[in-house]
Amino acid sequence: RSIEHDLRGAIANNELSLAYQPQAQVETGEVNGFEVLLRWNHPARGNVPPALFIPIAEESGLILKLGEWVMREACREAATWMRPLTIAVNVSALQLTSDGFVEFIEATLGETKLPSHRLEIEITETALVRDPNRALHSLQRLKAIGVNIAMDDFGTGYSSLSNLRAFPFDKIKIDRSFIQAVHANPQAAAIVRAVLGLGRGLGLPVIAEGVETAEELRFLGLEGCAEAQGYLFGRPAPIKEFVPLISANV
Ligand code: G
Ligand code: G
Ligand code: MN
Ligand code: NA
Repeated sequence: RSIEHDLRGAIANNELSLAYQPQAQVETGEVNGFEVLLRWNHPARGNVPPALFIPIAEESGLILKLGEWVMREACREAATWMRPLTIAVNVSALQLTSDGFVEFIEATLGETKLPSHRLEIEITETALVRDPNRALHSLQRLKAIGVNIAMDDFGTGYSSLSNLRAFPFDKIKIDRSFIQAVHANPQAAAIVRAVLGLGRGLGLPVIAEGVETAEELRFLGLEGCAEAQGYLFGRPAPIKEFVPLISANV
């Protein structure tokens, strides 16, 4: 049986779940939100990595159904939290440019009663090149209803700088490949500094991905990076592992 065939039945068979990864303030370590990452527990293969099944879902169009499932589950979950933390959901090119995507987001926020400013969507640059006009139109409408828009994996795509100007981003996520090389590689450190300067100049907050060590965090603090995400603060895990963070009075 093919991955695509099995993925088709994964929602109905209850094989999908969401992992949540904390996003924290660099200065204080305080958690202000989570990124949501899809997990697939296949009955025979076990955990299938998203790097394997997401591209298959995108090529087959299944990402539309999977993406709707992720968005609904994430908004429903976040709406139950005592603390008004944000949730960042990855959105593929096909979703962003599909008919009715903005209406779907509006309906989901309405049904779950999640305030729009608590939802952030993460878009990679490859999502923009597919159909830039449609992507821009969707992003402008989402921004108008108060949804935040983050550029994901910044630095790994192409024509990043013109995209920052042409599309209404609210945040830049520096790709983890730069963060993880920051101490071994002066070029990576220079690139991280430059992206932080770019963020300051454009008035866009920057979040560093893949922060694993206290040294990396210290570097980011010294360079003025406000927010970080990575194993240092927590691995992607079921929300039950983060109950103290989502409850009041922590
Ligand atoms: O932990 P990690 O292996 O979860 O994720 C690998 C990649 O899969 C991430 O870089 C992310 O872009 C992608 N991914 C994870 N969950 C989702 C999702 O719900 N939707 C989309 N489009 N991509 C996802
Ligand atoms: O959407 P995006 O490409 O940003 O997905 C985040 C990916 O990065 C997920 O696969 C997640 O499991 C992974 N990740 C998150 N934090 C770390 C980290 O500190 N180190 C490493 N190696 N991977 C991480
Ligand atoms: Mn992401
Ligand atoms: Na991504």
